[in-house]
Amino acid sequence: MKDSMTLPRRHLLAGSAAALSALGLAGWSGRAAAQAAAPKPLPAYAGWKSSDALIVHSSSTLETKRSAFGTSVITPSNQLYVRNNLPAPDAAILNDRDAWTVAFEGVKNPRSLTLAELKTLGVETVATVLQCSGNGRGFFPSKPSGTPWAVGAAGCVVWSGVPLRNVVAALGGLADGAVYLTGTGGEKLPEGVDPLSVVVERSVPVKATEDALLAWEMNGEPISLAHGGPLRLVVPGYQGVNNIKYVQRVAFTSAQSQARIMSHGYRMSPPGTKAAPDQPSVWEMGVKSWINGPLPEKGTLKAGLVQVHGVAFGGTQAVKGVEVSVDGGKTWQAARLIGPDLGKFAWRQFVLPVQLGAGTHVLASRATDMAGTVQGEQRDENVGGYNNASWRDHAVTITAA
Ligand SMILES: Nc1nc2c(c(=O)[nH]1)N[C@H]1C(S)=C(S)[C@@H](COP(=O)(O)O)O[C@H]1N2
Ligand SMILES: [Mo]
Repeated sequence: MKDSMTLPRRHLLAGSAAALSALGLAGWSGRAAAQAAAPKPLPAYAGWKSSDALIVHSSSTLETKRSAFGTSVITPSNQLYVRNNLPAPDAAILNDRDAWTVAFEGVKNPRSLTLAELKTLGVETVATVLQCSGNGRGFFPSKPSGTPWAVGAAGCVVWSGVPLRNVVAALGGLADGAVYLTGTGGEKLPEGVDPLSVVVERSVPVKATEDALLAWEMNGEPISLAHGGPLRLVVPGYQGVNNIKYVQRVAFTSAQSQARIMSHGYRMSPPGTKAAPDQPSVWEMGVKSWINGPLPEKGTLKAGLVQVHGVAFGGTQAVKGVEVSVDGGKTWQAARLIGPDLGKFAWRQFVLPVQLGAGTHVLASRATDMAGTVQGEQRDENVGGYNNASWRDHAVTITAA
């Protein structure tokens, strides 16, 4: 961060300066502290979001505060994180949603279909965890470059749209040699650069087509520009980046996309190596959970009965159970899954009532999926800081009195 103390006085907001002097914090050090702490404003395309619930890392990276996650399963749209690799398209693309056109390739009868035409081919609804593969990067001691997300680059939302398999069937089925499902984002690309270096285009194994949706609704409303309207490729159980916003092309391909975001971005590069296409890509999500309450940011807790709660999901697997520890992982107790089960791609809320005495407590949670895979204690070290599901990294230390 730039040294804010070198900023000339006129760059200080009059309001914050007044607030500071009211607090007796006038003077250079006070101003510098206030500048560091002053939350950045929401970017215009996400101006309708709840600024109280979000951490604005940058105009293209908004994170849900851990304390903002509720216990009623669905993440409200105005609290959901945002991650854009390119500037969001002009809002004019939402003026005539039904006219949005998608090119389908790698099917027997390749052609373009409008959203209006897609809407005639079927409707399904699915709840999924949308999570950036960099969620939890902020806990890597190696400080990987990229946004230092804690837990809030994730949410659980409901999508409505046409099953991709219906569209494939309507276009005569897959062409021979389809190994990957490749989706391309509809952003306008900057001039003068190699399109492959910037385009958001991702390939996932073609088997993901079974569950994939071309969605036009999120949480009961037409999808906003921030979240990929008018149409988004939703790949349930797969990391966020594979869920292509403003999708304009869906191709069944024999090879993975040559786009940089596929070939070198989002690779699980072992420590000390450079990203390369032969390293695993971030595709399916793994089993993961974390506690959303009580949290230290809410201050000292009243000793006594406490409801420890959080979220758990298994990527492409349902959650079988969650255990909670109040002694930093020495002993574990089974938590209770609460709320409606919205299917295997959604997260489950869990709760464990515990008696906490005065003192400091380290609370952790550990989920197990239906295949019996238990959330690990350690993160999987990698250069980009992806796929952090370490229960130890996600533990919270709270004080009761
Ligand atoms: N077209 C397009 N799709 C995209 C992206 C993007 O920049 N452009 N970002 C991806 C990444 S990295 C993530 S984590 C999710 C974020 O989805 P959200 O902003 O709706 O939360 O969208 C994915 N799909
Ligand atoms: Mo992401």
